[in-house]
Amino acid sequence: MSKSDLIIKGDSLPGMPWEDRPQGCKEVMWRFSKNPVIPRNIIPTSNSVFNSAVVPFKDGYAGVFRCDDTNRRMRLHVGFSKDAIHWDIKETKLEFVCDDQEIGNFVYAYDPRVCFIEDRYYVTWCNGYHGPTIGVAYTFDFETFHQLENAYLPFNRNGVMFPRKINGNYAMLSRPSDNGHTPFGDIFYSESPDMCFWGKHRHVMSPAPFEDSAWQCTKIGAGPIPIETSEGWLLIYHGVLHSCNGFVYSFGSALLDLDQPWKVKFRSGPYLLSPQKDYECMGDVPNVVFPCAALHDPESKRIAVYYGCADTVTGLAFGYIDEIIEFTKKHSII
Ligand code: BMA
Repeated sequence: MSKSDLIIKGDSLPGMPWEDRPQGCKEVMWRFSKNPVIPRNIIPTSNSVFNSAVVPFKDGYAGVFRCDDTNRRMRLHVGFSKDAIHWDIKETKLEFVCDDQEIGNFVYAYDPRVCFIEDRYYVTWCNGYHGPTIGVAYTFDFETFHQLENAYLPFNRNGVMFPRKINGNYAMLSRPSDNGHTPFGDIFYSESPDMCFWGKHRHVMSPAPFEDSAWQCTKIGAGPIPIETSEGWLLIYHGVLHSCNGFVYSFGSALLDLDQPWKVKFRSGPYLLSPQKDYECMGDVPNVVFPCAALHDPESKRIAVYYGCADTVTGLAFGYIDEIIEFTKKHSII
């Protein structure tokens, strides 16, 4: 493939956040010079704001943010922004509307993803229901959020939808887990005809062998909404290494088959980003970079990834989609 043959799907977004690659930088992705883009105390009651999801909305951006409060309870908050850098986050937590109190009974909520499909924004998050599972809701306006059935049985985390139906069904990646700080984890794929019943479960990928790619040898989980390209679905995912000091979270990239996304075509051996800056290595949980959202512009091939840093603040990293695809293919461990 020559670079110019690459097709990237999505609406154009020329005004998305961007900074050119710093001089002398040889890395595929680089950090925003003003990181962290969202401080931990952006609202009076927040202990930390991280692992959050942003999308283009009207003439600006909207987001669902993980704001752990000063009781250290995990909560979601809605925010709006003109430039996707300066955020106005509501001080009151997001309240879901749900007809069924069994499902609507709020316990905790964290690690949201937001995906626009057809006419609405779907939110998936780690929802407390006898342990973590994947909560699902939709909104048209980021004011009212209609909560649907949980997608899976507990325990599950990292529910990430595809931005269009596949094989006529809604499609989601997820990561079955346990009720604690799961020391294992593979990514699976599921389909649903109606956003209520999820099935056709397929295995996508396991942690990598330690000898091949140690940053992702303990567990892995999908990050932002996959981006459709002519080379396959570009998936940015986190991977975990269990060191003598605990878990270390980095992120890398894979290309999934367009029609059968459980088939992995390429998977990066080296990471795209690992915890190296002070704000990624110091905080409530040291040594964590955890991506949950990305903005991209198909014409310029630019991507901006939002990632949680040390479970405390939110960072932004930039790259070019064609370069990330080339990197994924060139350094693939498959
Ligand atoms: C995972 C989730 C994430 C968190 C990560 C590191 O299990 O809880 O929200 O960023 O651990 O603590």
